[in-house]
Amino acid sequence: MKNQEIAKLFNDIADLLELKGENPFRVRAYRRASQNIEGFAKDLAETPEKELMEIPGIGKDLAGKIIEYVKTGRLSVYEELRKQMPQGIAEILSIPGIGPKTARLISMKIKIKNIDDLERLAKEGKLRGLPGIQAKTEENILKGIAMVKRRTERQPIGRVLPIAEDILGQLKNTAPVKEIFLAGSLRRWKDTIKDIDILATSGAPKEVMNVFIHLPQAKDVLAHGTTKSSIVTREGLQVDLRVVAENSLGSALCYFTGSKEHNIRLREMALKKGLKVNEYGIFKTATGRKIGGRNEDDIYKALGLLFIPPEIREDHGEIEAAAAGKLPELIDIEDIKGDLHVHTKWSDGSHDFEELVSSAKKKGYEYIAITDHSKGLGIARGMSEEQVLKQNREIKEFNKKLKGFKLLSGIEVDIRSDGTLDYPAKVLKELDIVVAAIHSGFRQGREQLTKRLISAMKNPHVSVIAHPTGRLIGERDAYDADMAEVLKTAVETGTAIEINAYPLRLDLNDIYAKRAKEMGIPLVISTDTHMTSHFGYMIYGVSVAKRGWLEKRDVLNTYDYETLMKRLAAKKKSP
Ligand code: DGT
Ligand code: CA
Repeated sequence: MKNQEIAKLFNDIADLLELKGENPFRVRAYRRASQNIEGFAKDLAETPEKELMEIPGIGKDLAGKIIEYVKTGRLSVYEELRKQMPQGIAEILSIPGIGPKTARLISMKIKIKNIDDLERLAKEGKLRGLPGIQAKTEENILKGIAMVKRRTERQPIGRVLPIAEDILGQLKNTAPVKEIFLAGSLRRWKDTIKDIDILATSGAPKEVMNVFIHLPQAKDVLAHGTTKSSIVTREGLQVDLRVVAENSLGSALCYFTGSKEHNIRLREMALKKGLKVNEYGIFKTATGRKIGGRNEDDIYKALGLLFIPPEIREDHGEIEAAAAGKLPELIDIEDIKGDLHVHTKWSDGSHDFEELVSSAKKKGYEYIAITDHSKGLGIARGMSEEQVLKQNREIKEFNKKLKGFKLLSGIEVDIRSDGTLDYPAKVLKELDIVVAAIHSGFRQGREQLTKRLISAMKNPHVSVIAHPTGRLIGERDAYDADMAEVLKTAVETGTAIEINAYPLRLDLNDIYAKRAKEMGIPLVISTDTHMTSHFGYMIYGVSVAKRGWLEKRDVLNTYDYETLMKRLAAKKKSP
């Protein structure tokens, strides 16, 4: 699928237009189109023009651009814009934290061919002194460059999984495979992925390898053997495919799923029991006799362990729990009854209530919460107090028409830089759910950032803290808040914490989610939907929850509507 490439190009065009000082509406149109393409579930290359124009934000003009790119692999507007710009500027712009203004400034004052040039100059302290650039800016530029370099090493699972599934589908259709599985970090649903590991069984491994290295996704072939080959995709991802013997499939799957740390523990346990585990099976050390390996569970059974779900194979206590028969019963996507963070046209979303409800019903949900932005967030068309109250009344009216489904009235209220909220209590108390979040001032010091989150939680009307650490995978590190203090206050105040399922966020992450559960903090898993296809991101949030050992009862949006409303009301009532 070329969707991601096109989304990125549109976003780059928006950057370049902004750099030129073009009409902000045109800039916004490209950005919005980019966002909506990213969330578009179907392959753009196979979508007819008429259907392209049904994507929010895509008119005839942009649909034409999509078609141009699909047909020719190029986009003339983009190339024109690049020509008009000073050399190196697009590279500078791709660095997180550098906006168009700084990029223009740098590229006009000094000659840079690429990011390495810029890194060298920043390290030598040669940027400071340019208008608007201080030592601190230089430091941020270096941080951004480090992030770009990391970004090429590991990519967010939300980018990688669709590519992996595409390849898996092609192999199933066109290669003589019997069984085929994803392994590695993808099977464990880690938030970032270095490379894709695939295992298969086949009666004709050579033929499988031949199909694999000739896949349309393969840009380069790194290795071509009779049972193992590696390719690199257009997106720069390495994919390893191994064909294994059927009677070793389970042990190979266990070995190549990892994690390495988990495997090491399994091997140590085996050793103590006079057994040997490897990718070919499980054996008695003394006689060399094979006692299992067809199924993954053979390994765990032989070691006296319950079967451990891939998501928690990280040596974070799962082996001890499995030995004691006390593994958590992990939450499942089927347990989710609704989504508690959804945007509409009232702020920066793409749909009205009707469209959102119809889409949520198709997911089998019983409710969603409408949580548009508050006034402080100008760029997201945040709502005034009057607008929120008006929206609240319309939601109540709308609910009268609904059967077996509820809209919760809510808000994603901005936590301002001084820790106060964007609306007073008299507005917030009218709403079913208040989701509070930080959207600016990410570079404030640790003390101030922590204080902002804590004072938001101490507000009796705040139900949930959304995307609590503010990270954007590959683009922005988590802000520097004291999470131990934040989680402690969540317990004290009975505030829920969000696992934001948007693939670039996944925030809280798995580690903090586990800690929050252990502390008894209620969690919610929300998609932050801006268009209906984003509802599909729920699976990524649930996978973080699984990796954090969460069970159904730990997550508020697994409860039915009445129970949920009681839980939300409980905080307001508590002294
Ligand atoms: P990543 O970095 O996102 O690709 O993460 P993984 O876990 O997919 O790591 P990868 O692709 O290097 O290896 C796949 C699995 O193979 C890994 O999870 C466990 C297994 N494995 C790889 N190298 C070793 C090793 O040196 N020792 C053991 N015990 N297992 C290994
Ligand atoms: Ca891997």
